[in-house]
Amino acid sequence: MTQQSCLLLGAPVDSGKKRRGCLMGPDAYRTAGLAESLSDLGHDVRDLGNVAPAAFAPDETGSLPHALNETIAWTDALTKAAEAAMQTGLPIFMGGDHSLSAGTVAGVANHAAALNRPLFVLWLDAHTDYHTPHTTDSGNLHGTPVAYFTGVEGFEGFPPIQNPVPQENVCMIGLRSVDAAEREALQATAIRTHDMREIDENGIAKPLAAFLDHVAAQNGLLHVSLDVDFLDPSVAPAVGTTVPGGATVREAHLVMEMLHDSGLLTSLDLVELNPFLDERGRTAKLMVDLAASALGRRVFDRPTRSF
Ligand code: B3U
Ligand code: MN
Ligand code: MN
Repeated sequence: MTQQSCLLLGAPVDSGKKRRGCLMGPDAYRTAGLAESLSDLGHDVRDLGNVAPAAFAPDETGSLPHALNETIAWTDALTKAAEAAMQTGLPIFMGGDHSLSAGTVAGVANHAAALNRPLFVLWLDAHTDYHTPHTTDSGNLHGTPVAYFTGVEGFEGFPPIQNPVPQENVCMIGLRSVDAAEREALQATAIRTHDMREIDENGIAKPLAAFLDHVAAQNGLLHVSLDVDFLDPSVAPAVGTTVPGGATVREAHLVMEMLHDSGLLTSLDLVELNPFLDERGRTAKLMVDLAASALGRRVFDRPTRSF
């Protein structure tokens, strides 16, 4: 197995929604043994500690969108941290709520552009997170990062996106909670969307294999953003927005194993873990196990095969 230089970056972002607790995510991953699990696989692992937001003017309580200034400050800091980390290894961003991906993907996209290679994003989530600060009903900015990094207008005050990810380079799997404004906006895009019905009918391997083949054919970089609520809440309760009918443990591991076999993964977000809602660390441990599968943990070696 190819040894990777894995960089762990804590992103204790808690501003993307009102319910608090995701700021404890990075330490939960540390406690659950993320670094050890990856070094046991033979990787070189460095924990770079936590990123801190840029300075920001305090947000007024009750203002909408919720905690806008703070989220902008995180986007700024994480864009820079992600771009820098990409130069030295495979960054794993330990969130933090999903608003952090506005910054991580923007930073990774800057790195890809410098290499003159296309960036692809695999979005594993119950939600599409395709609102803008103007269309969100909840005012929760964790519902907006995909619109930000694909260059949709409406993010005044945010760092201008330098290298928007082309719509056709984004693939979403696990969808089962999409707001009307998002559905309408998404239907006009080339974003690949795979809902749970499709997965029930055809299995999870098919759409993923098709996307991975496409990434490989384009010699792309691949950023994966794994939201805890991609998983079914019965196996991953530690998330503020549970949606029944999510991916099983087996489906999620298969996704991660296929990612590893593809050799394409270049950066990873672990987001929305709220340790305050966990049951004896089981969600944190499952997320660590999934990260390990993405980085090569397997039961048996098997010859590579196509799906
Ligand atoms: N689309 C809804 C719900 C939501 C999005 N992301 C999460 N929840 N985690 C919203 O609030 O924008
Ligand atoms: Mn999300
Ligand atoms: Mn979600």
